[in-house]
Amino acid sequence: MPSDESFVAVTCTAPVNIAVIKYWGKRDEELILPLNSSLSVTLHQDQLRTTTTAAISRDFLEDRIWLNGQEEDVEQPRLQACLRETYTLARIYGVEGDLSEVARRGSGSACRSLYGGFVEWQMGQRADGRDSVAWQVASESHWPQLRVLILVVSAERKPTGSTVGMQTSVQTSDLLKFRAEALVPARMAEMARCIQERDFPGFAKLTMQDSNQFHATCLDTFPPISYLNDTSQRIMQLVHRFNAHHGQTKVAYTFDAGPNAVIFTLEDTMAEFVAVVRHVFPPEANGDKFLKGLPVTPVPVSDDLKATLAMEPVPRGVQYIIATQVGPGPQVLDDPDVHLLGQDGLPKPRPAA
Ligand code: 2P0
Repeated sequence: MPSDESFVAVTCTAPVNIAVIKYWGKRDEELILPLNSSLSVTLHQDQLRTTTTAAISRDFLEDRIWLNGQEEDVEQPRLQACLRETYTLARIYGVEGDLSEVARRGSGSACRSLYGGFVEWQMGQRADGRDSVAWQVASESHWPQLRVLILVVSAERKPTGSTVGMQTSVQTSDLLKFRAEALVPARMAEMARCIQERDFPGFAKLTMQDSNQFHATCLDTFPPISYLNDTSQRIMQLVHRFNAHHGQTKVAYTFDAGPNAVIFTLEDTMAEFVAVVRHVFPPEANGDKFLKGLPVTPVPVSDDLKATLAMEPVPRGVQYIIATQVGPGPQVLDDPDVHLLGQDGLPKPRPAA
């Protein structure tokens, strides 16, 4: 058995982020430098989070890594790039330094998960990428009324991965080039203004427009990429009809590289929109598992609203909903019981789900 003194472990949780101005396309594949800046909302870790343990010991013979309990190749280039960056930062700054640069080398959009609230990944100008970093536009307490609903349409793995998909878009889509150069800079400024001023209709409209433009660049890619399915299209229709019924933009959708919808709304509208989703996509008989996360009081859908929606129910079109809100950045967990690795450096047995 290794001695206690030689074993050091740290466990952190990190949040999921959802882009409202999308990143799609790199100008440097190796350094993971984007064609345009992007902006995201950090989701609360009470509902969704990743947990990572790193452990070192004099008794360990080699570097090893496990992802979701499965051992992965520690030599993969992106992982090695992160480890090199971390090593350099640790040598230069100790524990300080801009970690978003390290996260970016693992996966571009991951650098936006280094902060809570509303986060910009500025594209930067330098060839070495030192200015391609994330920073916080507004904290997690800035807009307390904002709510997020994740409508899980399909849990299947996406047919075209983001890394390959965006490479093909960069090579073939004129629209992507035009978007990145001519449109995104003004959109970034407008989105930051909407957030600063808590202008929900402005935030919501631009979020939907940017999601639609991202998916348009996917269709402009050759061969085309389509991430949305029939249920995604119906959700978009539902949101527009819901907003039309209220005569104002009360709900917004955004879609990433897959068919699941992320909905933004305000606290006072969440219950009605959840009821509408239940109406259009009736869940299975055990509908109590349909809504996870934040509690939402059930409310009826008015006949008037049902008439405006004019949508035939599609049973089980949405598998379930996760209700959440804006949240903080990564957290270090102090309790040694939460470490995912034991003193032998191997994953601890995972509790049954
Ligand atoms: C985003 N997505 O801004 C966009 C919108 C998907 C659609 O960032 O190659 O996994 O690791 O840098 O970060 C997904 O791309 O790709 C992504 P890599 P990543 O959230």
